[in-house]
Amino acid sequence: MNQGKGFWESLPLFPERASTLASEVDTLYFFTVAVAIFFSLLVAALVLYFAVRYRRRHPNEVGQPEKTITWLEITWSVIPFLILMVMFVWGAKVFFIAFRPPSNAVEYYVVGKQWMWKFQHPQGKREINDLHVPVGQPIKLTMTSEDVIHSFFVPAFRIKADVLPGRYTTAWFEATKAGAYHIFCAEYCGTEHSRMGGTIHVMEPRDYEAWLEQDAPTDERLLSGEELFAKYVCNTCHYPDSSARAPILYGIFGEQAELADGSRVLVDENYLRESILNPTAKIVAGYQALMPTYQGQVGEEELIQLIAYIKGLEPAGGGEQTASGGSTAQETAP
Ligand code: HEC
Ligand SMILES: [Cu+2]
Repeated sequence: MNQGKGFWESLPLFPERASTLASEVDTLYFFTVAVAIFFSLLVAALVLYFAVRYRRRHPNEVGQPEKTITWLEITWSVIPFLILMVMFVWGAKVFFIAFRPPSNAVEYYVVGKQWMWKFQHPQGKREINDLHVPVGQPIKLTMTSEDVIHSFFVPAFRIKADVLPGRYTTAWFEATKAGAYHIFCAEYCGTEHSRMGGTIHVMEPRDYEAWLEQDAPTDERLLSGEELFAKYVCNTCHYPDSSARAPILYGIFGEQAELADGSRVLVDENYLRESILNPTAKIVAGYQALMPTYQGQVGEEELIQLIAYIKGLEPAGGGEQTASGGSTAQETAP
């Protein structure tokens, strides 16, 4: 059973290691534990040794006054300091790896709700409590909650991130071997919290392609971002025309938006979300606060679709602006 596995993997104490992050996290963890064990044993041994060595030998024996030995004081301050700095720098390095998705990561969406996980693939396919992904591909999860705080935890990948209502958080992983890995909700979220779980099915890329092809009878079809853009009449204001009453949304993602109060803000998922749900919070410079709020009308999954659609709108004049640019999109953008 332990064939081909390293010593640590054969220990039943640890979950399987199935992502690129797992060994980074484990090595740091083992180092920290090893340091703690070493010093705990050292202190315990010295306590026993000194207790015997300096015990009171005669009933009338009197203790010595304390002496300060400077070099000893410095030594036992500097050594722990250096060891802790190693842990700090190493920990910061692993933290950066864990929280910065690589630029070639493919984006999947996750919506947590009492008590299930809903997933959406970049190709639009949706699943509940099961997520199929290819092996060897960095995958970025953009996550939100429909109700209370949940936490997305996959022990085999060593990833855990809170999933919050009202905003987006992210996590990423690159699976290193095919298999099925358990998802937990790691934040108490109500009666069925302990059963809020699921499985990530890691597949060979060609199996994943085949899986995507088969049109599994998933749940009710969700309108695409482009269709929602028309359904909620966003396109009546946001279309590339000199007479348009609203800012053009092409190519804004990842750029700085200039606001009426003179400040600038990065256009990311949370900004787009706020623009749709609470448009008066940040008014774009040169425009009136005309946009209605969509709070209560657009669900979390529809929001994700709209945001993904806006992210995909290439800057105008950037060469290929085709039918994918939206129903009212023309080449006439200024
Ligand atoms: C009645 C016209 C109108 C409708 C309908 C409308 N918007 Fe807007 N939208 C505006 C105006 C005006 C602004 C600029 C003022 C502001 O920031 O609120 C704006 C701003 C935005 C911004 C910020 C743009 C930037 O450059 O920073 C986004 C994103 C946005 N709208 C998305 C949408 C989406 C998605 C819909 C449909 C669900 C929609 N809008 C429907 C008028 C509209
Ligand atoms: Cu939960």
